Formats: sequence, C-alpha cells, structure tokens
Amino acid sequence: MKKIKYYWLSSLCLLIFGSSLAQKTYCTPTSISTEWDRISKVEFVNIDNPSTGPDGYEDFTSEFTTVTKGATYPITITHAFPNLLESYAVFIDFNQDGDFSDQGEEVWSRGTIGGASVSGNITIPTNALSGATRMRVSMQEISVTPGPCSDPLYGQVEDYTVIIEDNLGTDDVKTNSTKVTLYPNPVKDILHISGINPGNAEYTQVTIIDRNGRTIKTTQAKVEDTIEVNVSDLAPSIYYLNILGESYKFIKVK
Ligand SMILES: [Ca+2]
Ligand SMILES: [Ca+2]
Repeated sequence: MKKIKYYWLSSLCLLIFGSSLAQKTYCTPTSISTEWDRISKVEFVNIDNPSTGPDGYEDFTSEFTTVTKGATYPITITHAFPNLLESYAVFIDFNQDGDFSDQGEEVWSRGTIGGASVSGNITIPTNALSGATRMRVSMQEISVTPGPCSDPLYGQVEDYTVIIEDNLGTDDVKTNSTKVTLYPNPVKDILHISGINPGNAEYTQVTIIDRNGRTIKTTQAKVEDTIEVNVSDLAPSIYYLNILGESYKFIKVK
C-alpha cells in the first residue's frame, strides 16, 4: 500500500466551529442539597453515566448518544439513596431553541417513587430538529415532578447531549458501493479512507460536514490507496465525509 499523503488547503481554512449547543444559554437549576438526593446513574441508549458528585447541577453534555426520529428508547435513572421517595422528569430541547418549555419537550416524568432506579420510555418526535441537542434529567424529593428550570430543594439535575438523526433512506447516505471504507469508525484521531476510485483525478476534495450541514473542514487530498484525515480536533459527534461526490458517515469520539 502506498504511502498515504494528503494536503490541507491551508491551516487557516481548518475552521472548527463550536457546537451549536454552546451558542444557547439554558437555565441552570441549583439544588440546595444533594446530601440524600443524587442521581447516581443515567442510562439512555449509548449513555451510561454513573456520577457521585455533590453539585446540584451536573453538566454531562460531553456524554452523548445518537437517536432516530420516530423511535422509542428506554431510559433508566438510578438514585443514590433508594430508601427515599423521589420525583423525576426528563426534557429534550427538540426545537433547539435553548429551552425545554416547548410542547412535547417534557419527554417523560414519574412522581413520587422509591427504589434504586426508575425506567421509562422516550419517543423522539418525527418533527424534531436534526443534530445535537440537549437532554435534561431532573430529580427532586417532593411529590411534584420537577420543571425544566425549577430549583430542587433536595435533588439533582444532569444535562446530556442527544444527536437526533433522520430515519435515513438508502439514498440519503451512500454506502460502500464502491468499497470505500472509513476506519476506524468510531474514530478518535486519524480517519483512514480506503477504496477510493479516483478515475483520472490526482487530487480530490475532502469535506467534513456536521449534523447541521455546516462545513467543518475542507482539504485537498492526493488520491492514493488510502487517505488519512486528522479529525482529532473535532468535537465528539456524528459527521459526514464527502469525497468524489459521495457521503460517508463517521462518528468522532474523544
Ligand atoms: Ca449525579
Ligand atoms: Ca425548546
């Protein structure tokens, strides 16, 4: 296999845009005490996040999972002190406007229940916006289920990220019809693209696009057996790599 070589158009062109989540300011609930009322674990699709911190609000938005519009997924929330009765609510900002107060954004709730953990189901609406959005998990030790911005007297609030995808048809993303392979996938640092059929092209453009359709990187790559693209500077998420008129999905992990 030939030596792999690629050329960036310009380092200045390697614009890395922050997540759209960073542009929104969500309310941040504060809890007076989590001494006996902490969320100790959240499990939702690929999120499996134990936590022991004492803060009333915990930002776990670096933890993410992918979900598909129209699909239903179980969620399980574990409580650090199962002898206490707690109330729970989960919110997702489906229209990505920086709040959890729009219709349908309270996706699940359960009032006054004991035990080590509670479970429910969350359905992703078909009209949700695609891309990264925030999910909030709230718990408080009163009979009323928490609101998205309410400050639990005793309780805890944790935020996560869900990446909402369309239920893609076969034409939406090209598969490896030309035996193009991206590996490893998920990728941490260097993404390899193999199986490129260049035709007469010596160089080709490689573009990385995020879930919101924004171009994150553009480079000229020399067409050889395998092309390497450094994606170590991308935020963890799902991206599309466009090359020679086709699009391939990859997942960046930290
Ligand atoms: Ca916690
Ligand atoms: Ca909203």
